[in-house]
Amino acid sequence: MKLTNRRNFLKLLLISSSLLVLGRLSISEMQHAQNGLTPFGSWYVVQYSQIVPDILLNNYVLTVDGDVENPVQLTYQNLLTMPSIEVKDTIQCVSDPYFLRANVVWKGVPLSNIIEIVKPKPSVIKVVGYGADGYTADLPIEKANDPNVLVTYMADGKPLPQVHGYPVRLSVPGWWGYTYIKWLVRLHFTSKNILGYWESLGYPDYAKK
Ligand SMILES: Nc1nc2c(c(=O)[nH]1)N[C@H]1C(S)=C(S)[C@@H](COP(=O)(O)O)O[C@H]1N2
Ligand SMILES: [Mo]
Repeated sequence: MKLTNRRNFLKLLLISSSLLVLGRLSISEMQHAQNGLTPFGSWYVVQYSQIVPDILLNNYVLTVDGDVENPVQLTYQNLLTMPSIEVKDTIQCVSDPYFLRANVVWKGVPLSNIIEIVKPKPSVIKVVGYGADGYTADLPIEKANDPNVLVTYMADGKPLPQVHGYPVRLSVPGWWGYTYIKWLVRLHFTSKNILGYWESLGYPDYAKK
């Protein structure tokens, strides 16, 4: 195929697939889309393996450990009782051609509040997060202290859909999607320069968009 033909073909493909998506929206989803938010639960899914962890709320524990004075284990109930904020954000995959992004209002506990509780040692430079699927991503401690970085348990006013990390994920406004660890079960503070999954494969460790 000639390049121009290929472009037109791709354009047609994009137009027809967006019409398909629009055709599927209900009225409330259309209103949602008008508010600049992605229809609830229908935003893109990216994950490095086939595993979609099935976590029961009663079994959920977030382990916060490593080079800290006060390691803690937080249940889902613990998280719900902690001060929370809402942050409007666009989650975007680093390999987004145009559709791997979504506008979402996250609700959760600022990671900076949890940092105040666990008291990392002065030597700490990184927080490494683990998903229940074995995924990892790291944040430099400066970004972890950004007040908009949330240990998130709601998206657009509802519990997170399972494919998007139920019951708890990280959201890291301003940084690439690979830092938004889904099914978050552990936050490990370290004085070593540990890299997460995509970071160790060469994606920026300082993942600012
Ligand atoms: N546990 C876990 N979290 C993960 C991933 C993963 O494979 N496992 N993929 C990351 C990547 S690359 C992106 S772009 C976002 C996508 O989030 P979404 O599927 O909710 O849109 O999740 C991130 N968090
Ligand atoms: Mo991604």
